[in-house]
Amino acid sequence: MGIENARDQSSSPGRRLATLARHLSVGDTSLISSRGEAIDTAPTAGFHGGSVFANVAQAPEDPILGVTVAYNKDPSPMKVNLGVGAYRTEEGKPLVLNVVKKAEKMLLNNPSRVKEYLPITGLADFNKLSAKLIFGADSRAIQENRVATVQCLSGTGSLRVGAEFLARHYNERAIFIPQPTWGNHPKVFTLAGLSVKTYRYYDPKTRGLNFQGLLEDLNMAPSGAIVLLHACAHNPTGVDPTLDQWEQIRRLMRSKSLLPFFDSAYQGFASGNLDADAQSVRMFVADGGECLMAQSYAKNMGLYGERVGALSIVCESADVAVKVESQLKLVIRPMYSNPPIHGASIVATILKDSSVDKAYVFLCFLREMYHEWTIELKAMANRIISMRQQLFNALSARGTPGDWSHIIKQIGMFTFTGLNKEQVSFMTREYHIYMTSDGRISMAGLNTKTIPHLADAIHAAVNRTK
Ligand code: PGU
Repeated sequence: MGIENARDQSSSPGRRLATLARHLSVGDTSLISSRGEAIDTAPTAGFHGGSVFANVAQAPEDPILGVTVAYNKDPSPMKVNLGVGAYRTEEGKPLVLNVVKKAEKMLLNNPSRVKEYLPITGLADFNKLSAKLIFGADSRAIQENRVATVQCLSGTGSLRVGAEFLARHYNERAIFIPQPTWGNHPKVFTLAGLSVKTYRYYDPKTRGLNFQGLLEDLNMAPSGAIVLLHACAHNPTGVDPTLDQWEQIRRLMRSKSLLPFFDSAYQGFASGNLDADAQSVRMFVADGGECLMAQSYAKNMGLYGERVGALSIVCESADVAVKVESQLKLVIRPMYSNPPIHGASIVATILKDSSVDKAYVFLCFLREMYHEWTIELKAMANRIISMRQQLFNALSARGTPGDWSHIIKQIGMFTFTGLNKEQVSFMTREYHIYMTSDGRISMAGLNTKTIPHLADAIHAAVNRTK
């Protein structure tokens, strides 16, 4: 009798027969353990045709990355993807920065470059330059060697490594995240072992910051709790505190010993200026207190798929920083051993600065690369700002009901339109416009040609459900 026939028997004798048939056809399936005992290898379904994973449930698509999956399946020529926060040119194409191409060419032509493993902590130059970029060249924390920086897998990896470190070494498990926030935050922190709570952030009525609610919630947080702060260009709302409000947040947090965990995924994208976009962070670091910083180069250098980022932990002393770094290595090593070399080498090449010694032509060339990057970054930020104005104008021209001034007031990559789930699904169904269901649109995905189409869709969605 064949194995398949035997498997078809559902009665008990049939099952026994099946077992016998298995033994006859594939030999004895029992193994001998290292101690010489027979181990009964209960045969899996997969071994005999069915999947051992047959009971695995179908998981839903990711709320953000799943939008691209749906977009890719749509054959319509008028489709527009405003879901994922990824920059597109005026022609609707992904952009590789010129300065990145230049850096890659240099790396390729450098015969001394090898593909050896990096240290667990990543590329040393990259780490130093990343800390300098976010904390400022004149940061006292850097000068006093109080910053432990490790290269991680982009912003997400930096958040995860930081969260794993906190779960192991920090006495408070609660992390307060803004409501709303980037959809992956609660998942990253929960899986790392932290306990996620929220603080009020956005006021749907004003489409601005709920500053009072924010202060009240942070004031109620237990002393020592971790607080996630978007360094700039808050995702998804595009609403940031003013510098004065940041200062009040800082004072409250320090007075309650709340631990700041900054997420900086958009440095340079909010204002077009790298230093201006780091001001909130620098305010906290300047007071001498401790904090964590997760940096991403996905957006500001367009290195999305290279997965390049950094986690910095600003410590109270150099001595603590050395110990913290040693523990970060223990988090990273069993997770992915050490980070990839290519993206970090590109970033380090661009960030290298000639201010140390302007006499070297080579170094001057590198400084030029940094300068060139700031220009390309500003051009991206400016294009997004002009998309805001154009969309606002297009809605005004159509007389779309409602106040749309938040489109020009909000900053960074996204506009939190205020459109509801039904309106969003109508726009996707009827106009092939893809966006997250919370009504967020990536302004970086728009261009002059697609704006009228989007404005028509918003106009129809609003009038339909008025
Ligand atoms: N933090 C925030 C606030 C983000 O918006 C993002 C990316 C990240 C971290 C993670 O970026 P990395 O690519 O790991 O450096 N958010 C984008 C990209 C798509 C996604 O969800 O990963 C977004 O569209 O919200």
